[in-house]
Parts: sequence; structure tokens; C-alpha cells
Amino acid sequence: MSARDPIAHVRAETCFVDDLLEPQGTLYAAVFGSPVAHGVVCVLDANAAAAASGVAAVFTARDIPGENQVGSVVADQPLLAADRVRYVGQPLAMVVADTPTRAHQALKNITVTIDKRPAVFDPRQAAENGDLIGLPRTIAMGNVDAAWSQCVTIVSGRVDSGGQEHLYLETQAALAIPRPCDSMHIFSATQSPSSVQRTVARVLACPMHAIEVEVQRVGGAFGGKEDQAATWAALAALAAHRLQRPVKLVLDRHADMQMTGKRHPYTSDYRLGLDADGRFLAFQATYYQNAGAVADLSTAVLERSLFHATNSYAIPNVRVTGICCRTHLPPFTAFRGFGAPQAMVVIEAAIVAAAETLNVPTWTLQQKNLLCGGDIFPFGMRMQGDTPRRSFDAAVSRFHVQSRLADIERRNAASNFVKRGLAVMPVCFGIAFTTTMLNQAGALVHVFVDGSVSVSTAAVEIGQGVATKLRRMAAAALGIAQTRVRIENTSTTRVANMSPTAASTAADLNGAAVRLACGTLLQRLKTVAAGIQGVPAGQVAIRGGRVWIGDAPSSLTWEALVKTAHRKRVDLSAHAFYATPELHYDRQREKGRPFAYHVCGAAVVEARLDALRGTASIESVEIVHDAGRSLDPLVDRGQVEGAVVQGIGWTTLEELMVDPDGRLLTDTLSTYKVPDLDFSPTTIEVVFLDDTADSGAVMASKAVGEPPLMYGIGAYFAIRAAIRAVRDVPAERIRLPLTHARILQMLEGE
Ligand code: LUZ
Ligand code: MOS
Repeated sequence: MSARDPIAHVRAETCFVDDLLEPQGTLYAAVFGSPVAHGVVCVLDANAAAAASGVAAVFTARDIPGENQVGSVVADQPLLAADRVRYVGQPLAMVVADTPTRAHQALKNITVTIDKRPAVFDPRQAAENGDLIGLPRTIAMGNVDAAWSQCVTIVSGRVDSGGQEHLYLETQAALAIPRPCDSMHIFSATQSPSSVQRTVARVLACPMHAIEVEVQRVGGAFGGKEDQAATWAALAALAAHRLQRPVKLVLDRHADMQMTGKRHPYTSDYRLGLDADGRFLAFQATYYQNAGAVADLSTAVLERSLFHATNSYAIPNVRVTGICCRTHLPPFTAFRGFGAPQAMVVIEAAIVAAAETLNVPTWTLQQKNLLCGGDIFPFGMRMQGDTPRRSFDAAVSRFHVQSRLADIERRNAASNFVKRGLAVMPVCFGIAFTTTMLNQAGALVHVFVDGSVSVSTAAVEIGQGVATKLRRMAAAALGIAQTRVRIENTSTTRVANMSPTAASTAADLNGAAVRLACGTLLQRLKTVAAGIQGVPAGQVAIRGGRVWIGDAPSSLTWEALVKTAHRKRVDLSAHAFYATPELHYDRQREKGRPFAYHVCGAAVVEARLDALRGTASIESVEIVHDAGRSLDPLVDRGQVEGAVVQGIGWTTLEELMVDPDGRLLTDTLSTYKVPDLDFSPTTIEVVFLDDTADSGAVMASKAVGEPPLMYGIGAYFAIRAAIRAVRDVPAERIRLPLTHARILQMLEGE
């Protein structure tokens, strides 16, 4: 990875898995998915496909030498379905041929007879049937039941939020290359090389050391390749192992949209109680999560929903319950925000309902109830710092919320058809994997005799700029120019047992490990320098690629120092390990400290509604965001802007539709709309909160990947406010996404 990455991207020179130079004799795989949502497989006939021209082999469950299992949290997901299918698109067979076209053509020759069983797509129905994954979980604080009697205002309602297709530009892809001595080299478009390694070893019944998984870069992932890249890599590896030929499997867009999981749809019930001053006294909610057919990461996603049920607010009495419901849809999976957006939209809907009941501006209720430093979350963790309040107040004043609301009211009264609406959306997002054990990282740093430096970590460059940040951190730690530092491909052979690049933590965890490894090297090199210069090691520093004694630069350069150290037989490689301190969580008591810190901020979102045509657009999103001491303001700004647009897409545009048989209807880019430049707000202003002394992460920075997505929730409520300038719409039933079709329905009172 180099600083030239962005340049390569715009020139389309970047190499993704499908662009890698293929070894001679590479074969191509295509996957046959179940045409039925739920049923028992009677006959799977692949004979015609196997005989088709160019086809090397067809594989089914019977051909798997090891375990037919890819479930990472729960062992409930076969690599290839054997006797029962549980969703449309579930892999049943794989064709391998000498060209991708022939592999795809041969799929048409496969026939399957399936004895259909009843299929359920609605999570509430699944819950009624008792078809749950794990037990329902409840996190509680205070005494909700007793608190209702003290409430002056109580609102209740239901919120339904839809799924979301990741639409990473690079589809799921893997290239498996057999190596001598029963080993295999796999290039995978994954966020989690070690998960791919573990899954392939399991499926092939070989030790993990026989499998090297390598990732150069991934063309977008957004959570879709945290758990779900493993299936495609394992299929490619299975074929490569059986045929002893390199095998490439790249899903085309259509197959990717049909076969892979998306953001979890939720349907939730809430109740919020307020005292006479508008303070939140009690909040209760039940979240029915549509998990799809297998567990995947659903229980972890649901846990994060519960941890974010109260978003940025302090509420003394809370009881929230999450129910993971099994349906006959492709397994829903990680998606930027990981369950937090689905929960935050519920508390925001509750606050809007309360504000409309009390006839007060929503932002005043929000502001009155913001978390302060020292407040306790329902899961027992204490809020550190005042960033929810500081960012909210800063956003309200800096972006003139009060005067703009008055102005909007005036303009709305003066216009019959053009209506405006404004919403403030605070976000408070916990940083760390909620699965405590995942909060670990290793780094391996080599200094070569010419002074160039090679850094290997678990971080996968997905376009989020983690390589840029790591490079900067390594260079700063060693006191040398960034041009001397190379961030290597992510490989399971260089760093073992890697956690996924996920949960916004890649720069935090891997950066901390890199700094530790660099610190070890620096100490060794300083000792050598001190010996050369004849001064105590404490007086030596390395800055600007040269050795300094106290405040004075010496003539000893970084290169000369490294050469000398090598001659003196000093180890110029260092491995370091970092585990986030002080994390713990007790799932029996549902109390603990699951997060290292929180990232907070607030957005002001303004929408413009054309009430005649029933269309709306988001005019502006203005944000005060806490990035700590940013490791790279440009990277962080890009992350915030991209996340906001993705969040607005989820709340107002992107709609997954499934037919009564469980077949995805929106499986092309013509039927599934995602934000483009034209759709994006004209203005996205990002102001970084300064002076955030409470930062917990490396070099006083803060994680940035996921939190800003939830600013996009404000888009829903801004458009809703504009619609309310036309007619009253009840708040008890909120449905996302708020598409143009739904806007029109609301305008017509449906
Ligand atoms: N993945 C995961 C995540 O395994 N655990 C998490 O807590 C998480 N959070 C956000 C995104 N991915
Ligand atoms: Mo993720 S939702 O893979 O951080």
C-alpha cells in the first residue's frame, strides 16, 4: 500500500482479486443456489452440467473432505446445503470450468427437486413460532415498571426499519492456489483473513498452518465481508484442493446481491415516559431482529443494538429486550453500525413522538436529556467526557438551529408545495468489539539494512485509509519519513490469529500494536546510537531520519544507524501485541464495560419536500463530530461524508423487496437504488470537535468508520418534519426507508 493508492484508484490501476495475474491453468467457479426458500432436497442432478463443454468438475456437499460447516459463532451453516435448503440462493453446488462463461452456462444444466416446506419471512411471525437463535436478551437499569406511574407523558409506538445491501464495488471474490506439500495460498476479498483461514482449514480438514490467506486490498466491504467472505474462499479452496489447480471464484453482481446477507431489518416496539419538565424517566423497547436463515453474526449485532438503545441520552429506568428471529432469508450480517442504527432510530422515533405530543421542538427534548460525563449506561458502563452535550450544543449554535426553524416555519407557511424540515441527530457510539476477546492485534515490523521499513498488521485496507494511518503512525514512531515505510499485504502467515478489520477499531488496535513494535526497535537503535556517540541512551532521539543528541542534530543518519546495528548483530525485526485494557462484560448480569470509549457528535439535517410531486431531497447535513486528535483529517472527513450518505441511503432510499416465495426482487442496480453524487446532499459540512481530552485510542485519536453513518437517521426525521407542514402524520408507526413512494402515501394520509 502506498501513498499513491488514491491515484491508482482514479486511474483504475488498483488490483483487486479479480485483477490479480492468474497462474497458468486457473479454473473458474460458479455457484448454484437454491431456487426455493425452505424445503428438503430430493434430487440434485448435476450430470448434464458435469458433461458440459469446458467443465472440469461439479462439487456438492458430498465432496467436502472436512466439515461441511462455515458458521463462525454458531455451527448452523453448511458450506453447501445437503438435505435441506433454508433460503433462496443458498449454495447447493459449484461448477468449475475453464472459462467463467462456461462455468455460468453450465449452472443452467443443474436441476434440483425440492419438497417445499412453509417459509417464514417476518421476524414477529418467527418469534411467535418460537424460531429463535439463542435466547432473548434483556438489559435493564432502574425500575421501569415503577417509573411509569411517575411519568406525566407516555408515548408508545412501533418502528420498522429495512435491510441494506452493502454494494461494495468489488463483489465477493477469492483465488485459491494449491502449493506443494499440501498447502494452499488464498487471495480473498475479506475483512477477516484469519476467519477465512480457519474456515478453509475446517472444510478441508487440514491444519491452519497449511493455509495462507492474503489480502492486498478490498474494494469496499462495509461489514459484508466480515463473516461472509469465508464461504466463497472456502468454495474456491475446495475446488483447488480437489483438482490441484488454481481456482478463482468471483460472484457477479447479480449473484452477490441474491446470495449474500445484508443489514438486518428490525421491527421494534417502544414506550417512553417523561416527567413534567420533559425529562426522560423510563424507556422500554423490544427489538425483533430478522436474522435470516442462520446465525452468522446476528447475536453480536443484536447485542450492539441493546448497547445503543438509549443513544446519546441519560435515562434512569430502562429495559430493552432483543430477540434474534430465524427466517427463511439469506443470513443478514454485519453492516456499518452493526445493529446500532436500528436501535437509535427507535429512541429517536420515541422522542419525536413525545415532542409532537407535547408540541415542543424535538431538539429541545433531545438537548434536555443528553448524557453527561459520569452518567451510567443501562449496561453499567460510565460515560466519559461531555462530548454528547458539547457536540450537540455546538451544532445547535453553530448551525443556527433555532433561527432556521423559525425561518423554515415562515417559508413553509408562504409556500403551498415546497416544504422544508429540519432535524438534529446526535450520535453516541461505543468503540470496541462487543465480543471482548476480539479486541487484540499483532504487528510485525522489519527494518531492512537500507533503512526501509516494512509493517505487517491485521488491518485490511478496504478503501477506508487504514494503511495511510498506520504508515503515518509507524513513521512518526520511528522518526523517519513516511516514504520509508511500506504497509504490507495482510497475511495470516505474517500475523497470526487476527481479529477482523471491523467495529471501527482497525486503526486503534493495529496502530497501537505498530507503535509498540516500533518502540521496541527504537529502543534497540537508540542504544546502538548512544554507543556510537558515546552518550547515555536517554539523550538520544531519532527525528527527521537522523539521530539527535539532546536538542542538536548529529551527523548520524537513520541509514547509517541501521547499517551499524545490523553489523553489531542487533535484531531489526520486532513483533508486538496489543489488547485493549479494562474491557469486560458479564452476560449473566448484563453489566460491564464493553467499550474503550464512545465517539459522539451531532448533525443538523435539512430536507426539502416537493409536496406536489411527492419527492424530497436532503439539502444539507452539518455536523460537529468528535474525531479526537485526527490521525488524518482528510481521511476522517472522507469517512464521515461517506458514512452520512450511506446512512441517508438506508433511511430514505434503499429498499429491499422480496416476493411471497422469498426471492429477492431488488437484485439489480436498476431496482435497488443507492445514493449517487446527484442524490447526495448539496452541503455536507464537517466540523471536528476540538480539545477532546478524553480520547482513549492511539495517539489521542478516535475511531471513525461507523459512528457517522447514524447521522443519516436525521434525514428521515427532517423529511418527516417537512411532511408535517402539509398534514399531521401519526408518529406511532414509523417505517424506513422513507422512499418517494412512501412520502406520497403519507402526504395522502395513507
Ligand atoms: N463485529 C463484531 C463488529 O464482531 N463485533 C462488534 O462489536 C462489531 N461492531 C461493529 C462492527 N462489527
Ligand atoms: Mo463491520 S459492520 O464489519 O465494522
